[in-house]
Amino acid sequence: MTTITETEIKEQPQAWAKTFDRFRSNGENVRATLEAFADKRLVFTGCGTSYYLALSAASAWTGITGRAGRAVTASDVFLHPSSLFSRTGKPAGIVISRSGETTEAVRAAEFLGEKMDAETLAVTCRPDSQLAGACRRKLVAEAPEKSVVMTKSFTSMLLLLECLAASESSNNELLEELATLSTRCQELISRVDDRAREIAQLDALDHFVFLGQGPFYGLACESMLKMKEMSLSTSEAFHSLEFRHGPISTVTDESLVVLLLSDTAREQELRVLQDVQRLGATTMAIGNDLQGVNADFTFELQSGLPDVARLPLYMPVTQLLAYHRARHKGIDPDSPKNLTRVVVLE
Ligand code: F1P
Repeated sequence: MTTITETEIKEQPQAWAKTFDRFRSNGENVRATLEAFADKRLVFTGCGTSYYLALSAASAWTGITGRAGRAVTASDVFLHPSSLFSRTGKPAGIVISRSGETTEAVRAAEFLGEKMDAETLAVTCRPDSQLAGACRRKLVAEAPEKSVVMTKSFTSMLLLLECLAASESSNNELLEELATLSTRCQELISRVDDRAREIAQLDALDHFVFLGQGPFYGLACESMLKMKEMSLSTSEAFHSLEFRHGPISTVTDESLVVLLLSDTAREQELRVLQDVQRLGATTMAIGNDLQGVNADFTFELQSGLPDVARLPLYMPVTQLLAYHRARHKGIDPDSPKNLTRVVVLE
C-alpha cells in the first residue's frame, strides 16, 4: 500500500520540471529581484527542513555567484538580530517556507522588511500565503504537498534558488545542467528504490550518520531530519571531517555512516569513510564516479555534473532510505509522531 509521502518522493521529477519551467517563464520578476538584491549581502532563512535548505542554498549561492550568502534560523532573525547583522549596510533576505504560514518565517520576513527596511524574497510552494504577503517579492516552486514531512518541496525550492544564482551570474551552462535534473531524477529513483529498501530493512543497523561538506552539509542535515521524522531513528549530521573531532566516538557496528560525496573534497571525505569502516561501521557513499570506492554500499548518481549542479539528486536516495526504514518499523510516514505540517505560534 503506497502512502502520500512515497508518492511525493517519486513525484520529484515532475515537480522539478514544472518548477524549472515556471522559473524560465518568470524572467521579469527574476530580473527585478536580482536588481533589488544587487550589492546586498544575502541572508537565507527558514525553519526545520527549510533552514537546512537555507544552509545548502546559501553555500551554493556563494559558490555560483562569488557573492557571500549566509544561512540563519528564522527565529534568530527576530530574536537575536544584533548577533547576526552588522550596524552598517542592509542585507537582503530570502525567506524559505513550504507552507508560507510558519510563524517564525513570517516574523523573520516582517522584521527584515519593516525593522531593517531590507529587500525580502519569499521562496515558497504557496503563492497566497502569509509569507508571500509579508515579502516584497516571491518565487514559487511547483511542489505542493499533502504530507507532513517535506520531500519534493525541499528539492524543488533548492532547484529554484540554484536557478536564481545561475541567473545572477549569467551562467547559462549551469542553467542547462539544472534543466536536465528532472530526467536524471526519474532514472535515478527507478534504479535505487529497491536497494534503498533492502538497506533500510537491515535490523543490525540502528544509528544513522549523514556527512557532507560545503553545500552538501545542508543536505546531510535534511537527510538526518527525514530519518528522524519518518522512522524515529537515532540520526545525526555533521560536516564530514568534523566527525573525527568527537562524534566518531559513538560509532559502533550498529552505525550506518552515509557520505554525500563531493568532487571538491573527494579524497579527504573518503578517508573519513575508511576511518569509520575500521571502527566497525557500515558505510555508504552517494555521488559520482564511485567505481573503486571502498564502501559497503554505493549509490552512483551517474550525473556527470559538477558538485553544485547535482545537489538535488542526492536527496531521493536518503529520502527513500528514511521512508523504507519507517515502513520496515511499521511506522506510517504520513503521520509522523509529534509533528504538524506547520508550526504556528501564539
Ligand atoms: C517548516 C517545518 C518543516 C517540518 C514540519 C513543520 O515548514 O518545520 O520543516 O518538517 O513540517 O514545519 P515550512 O516553513 O517550510 O512550511
